[in-house]
Amino acid sequence: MSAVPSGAGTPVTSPAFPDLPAGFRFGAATAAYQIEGAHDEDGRGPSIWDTFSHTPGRTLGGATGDTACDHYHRYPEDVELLRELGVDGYRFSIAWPRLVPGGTGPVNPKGLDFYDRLIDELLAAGIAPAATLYHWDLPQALEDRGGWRVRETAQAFAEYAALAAERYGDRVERWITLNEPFCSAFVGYAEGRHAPGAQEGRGALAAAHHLLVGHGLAVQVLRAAGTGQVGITLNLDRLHPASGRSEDLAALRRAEVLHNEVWTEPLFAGRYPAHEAETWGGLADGPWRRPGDLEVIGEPLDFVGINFYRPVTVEAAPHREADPELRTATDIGVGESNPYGTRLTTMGWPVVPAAFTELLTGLHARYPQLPPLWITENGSAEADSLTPDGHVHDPERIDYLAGHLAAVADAVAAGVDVRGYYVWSLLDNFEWARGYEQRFGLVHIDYDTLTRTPKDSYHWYRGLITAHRARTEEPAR
Ligand code: IFM
Repeated sequence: MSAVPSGAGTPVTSPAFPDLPAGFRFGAATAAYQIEGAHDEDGRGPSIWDTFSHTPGRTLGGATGDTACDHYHRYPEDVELLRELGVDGYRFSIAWPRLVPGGTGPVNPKGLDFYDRLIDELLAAGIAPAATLYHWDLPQALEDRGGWRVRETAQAFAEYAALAAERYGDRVERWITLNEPFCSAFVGYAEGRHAPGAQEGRGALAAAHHLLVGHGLAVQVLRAAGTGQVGITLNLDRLHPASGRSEDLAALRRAEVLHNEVWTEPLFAGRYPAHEAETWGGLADGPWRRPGDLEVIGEPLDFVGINFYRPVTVEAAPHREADPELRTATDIGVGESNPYGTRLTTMGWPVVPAAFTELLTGLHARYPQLPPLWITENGSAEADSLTPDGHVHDPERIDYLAGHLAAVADAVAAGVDVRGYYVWSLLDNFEWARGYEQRFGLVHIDYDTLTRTPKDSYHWYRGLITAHRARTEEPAR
C-alpha cells in the first residue's frame, strides 16, 4: 500500500501503483458534446445530439448538452486542473458543428478560435494535446442528407479533417479520427439508443462502412498535411458466452463480428470478416462497398486507441420479427447477469480487470503487426457525492483504476506494446442517453453552480503519475 497526499492534506491510501515502463504516458480524456455546452453560441451549428437530446423521451430526464460543464467558457480552469494533475497529455474532441456548422460549406472562425485557445493553453501548461475529430456529434445538416448511411458524409468528414489539420496540425501531437465507430453505427443506427436514434439494419451496416471509409480518407489528408501521429479509437470487446448452449455460442460468433471484426479485419488485415454472412446474411456485402475501399480503410496508422470498461456476456436473443433487416443487426443480446460475481459500477458494468489484459493480449496475438496501442479511455462511474467536509471520497474508482492499470501492466509484461493511458474522464459530464446521473470524472461537477471539486481519485492519480516518474526517471549523471 502507498499513501499519497490529497489536496487538503488528508492521505489517500491506495492500492499499490502498477509497474509500468519508463516513458509510459498518463493523460485524461473528455469529448466535446459531453462537456462544452455553449450549444448555440458563437456560430456553432446543431448536431445530431442536440436534436436527439431535445427530443422528448430520448435521454434520462430530458438531459441535454446545452450547458454540460460549460467547458467552452471555463476551459482555462479545466486546463489548470489538468496541469495540477500532472498529466502528460489531454485527449479532447473537436466539435465538427463548431468548425463547419452545416457539415460542409462555410467555416466558423469563432469555432476555429476556440480550439486554438484551448490548444495553446494546454501547450503553455506543458500538456500534449490529442484531438479526436469525431466523437459522435455529426452536424445535423449532414444527417438530413443521409448521415453516415451515405458516402458523401465520409467525403465531408475528410474535408473537415483537412481543415482541422491545417489549423492545428502544428500543435496537436496525436490525432484520433473516430471514437468508437461501433457506437456511431450500431447504437445510433440499429439500436437507436444514441443519436440519430434510427433502427435500421441496412442503415447501420452502411454507416459502419462509411465511417471506416471516412476514417481512411481522413488519415490520407492528415498525412498530406504532415500532422503528428494518426490513429483511430475502437471500443473492442472481450466477449464471453452466457452459457455453453449452442445458441449462445452461435451468438458469440456473430458478436465477434459485430463488436470487433467489422472494424479490425478491414483496418488491420485488409479484408472483411470471414463470418460476416453468418451474422448479417445477404446484407453483409451491401452496395455501399466499392472497389478500392479496403485500401483506403487500411491506410497505415501510427497507433490504435483502445477504450475498455468491462467484459461483455453474449446470449442469443429473440429475433425482432417486425423487421428482418433490423434483426440481423440487433439479435445479439448482452447478458444481463453478472457471471463474474464482481462488483458492478453504477452503469451496471462488472469490474473485471483481467478481461482487459485478455483483450489486449488477444488483439496482439491476432494482429502481431499492429502499431503501438494507447488506452484512450478507461474509468468507472460511481455513486459519488460531495461530503460536508468538501471532499468526494471515491475509493471504488481508485480501486477500479488501480486494477485496470495493473491489467495494462500485465499486458505490457506479456509483450503488448502499450504506450500510454488516458483516464475517462477528467470531469463528470453528460453521459449521453444516461444524462448526468453517471459520474465518471476525477473531478466532481456541481451541475447547479458548475463548481469543480477534485475527488480523492484525482489526488490518487496525481500521486501515481509522480511516483511513476520518480521510479522510472534516469538518475542524473
Ligand atoms: O462517456 C462515454 C464516452 O463518450 C465514450 N466511451 C464510453 C464512455 C462511458 O460510457
